[in-house]
Amino acid sequence: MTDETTSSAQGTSRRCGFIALIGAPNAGKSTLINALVGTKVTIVSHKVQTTRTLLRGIAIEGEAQLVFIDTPGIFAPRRRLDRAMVSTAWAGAHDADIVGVLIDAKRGIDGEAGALLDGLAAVSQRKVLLLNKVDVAEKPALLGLAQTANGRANFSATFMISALTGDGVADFKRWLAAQVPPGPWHYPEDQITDAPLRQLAAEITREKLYLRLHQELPYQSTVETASWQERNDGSVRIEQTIYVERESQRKIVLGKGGQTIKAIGAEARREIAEVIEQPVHLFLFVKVREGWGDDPERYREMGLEFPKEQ
Ligand SMILES: Nc1nc2c(ncn2[C@@H]2O[C@H](COP(=O)(O)OP(=O)(O)OP(=O)(O)O)[C@@H](O)[C@H]2O)c(=O)[nH]1
Ligand SMILES: [Mg+2]
Repeated sequence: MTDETTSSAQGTSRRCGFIALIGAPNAGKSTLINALVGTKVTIVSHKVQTTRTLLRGIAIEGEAQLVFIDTPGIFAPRRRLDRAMVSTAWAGAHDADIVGVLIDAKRGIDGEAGALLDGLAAVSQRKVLLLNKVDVAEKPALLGLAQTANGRANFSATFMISALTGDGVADFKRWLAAQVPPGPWHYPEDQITDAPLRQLAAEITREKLYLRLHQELPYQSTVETASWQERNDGSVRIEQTIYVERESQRKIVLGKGGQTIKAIGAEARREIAEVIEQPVHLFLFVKVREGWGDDPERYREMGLEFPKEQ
């Protein structure tokens, strides 16, 4: 076969589709995207509301390119930032070919998951039920959970998976590859995310903040990459700003004698260097910006629409 026949054969059999993963906060959407892509493209933490905006992770399965859309968790929003995140998540679902609905099988169908299932009535796309965290869920309860969920929304298929151990993930991926529509690939075959590196780098630092800081503080902070300079020796000099709401929060982020920020910086630097495969010099600055949660500019930086009403 010549190259030409190879490419035309591929051209006709190729498939490509957009798959949004939606679910309550902490259901494991980002963990699953990373497992499907095979590399970390989106941040994960044990805290709720880690993901703030839509982010694409791209995987190839046979002749199919699968473009996964990570979304913020869906819950009853209170603050302006919460509302922006939740409406962004639903918008992600409406733009996809297939919607994967994650339910934390250990928690079962509680108020949040129930509200999510009710909300699916307004989503016309094909839906697939993903019962996640089967590694820690009660096995006998899974079947009942699947039945209940299928009774409340119209799912084309149900998968029982563990995004953490990878159990069931390959099956889900193969199924998707057969379901997405025929058509050319949307991205070059080696691309794994649509997020610019500066955004991914800021997200990695935010993940480290989430892992280190407690209670409300992570939700009152945001991270932006302020500068990114490639240097002649092949390394990158990155400056990032961590915005907090109050001086007292700035002190907590800095820690005693700057210990906390130093540890966050060291962890973030290591991981950013791994992702971009270049040595990194990372400089973190903590700034107090009262009411950044009401500042349209911060929303633009995060890739979120600014909700007008208070
Ligand atoms: N045991 C277990 N833990 C999981 C599994 N999937 C995710 N987790 C954990 O659940 C927590 C939340 O995971 P995330 O991937 O950040 O969840 P998310 O749905 O993206 O959360 P938000 O972005 O806040 O909406 C993390 O501590 C994960 O390690 C799983 O299959 N099994
Ligand atoms: Mg997430």
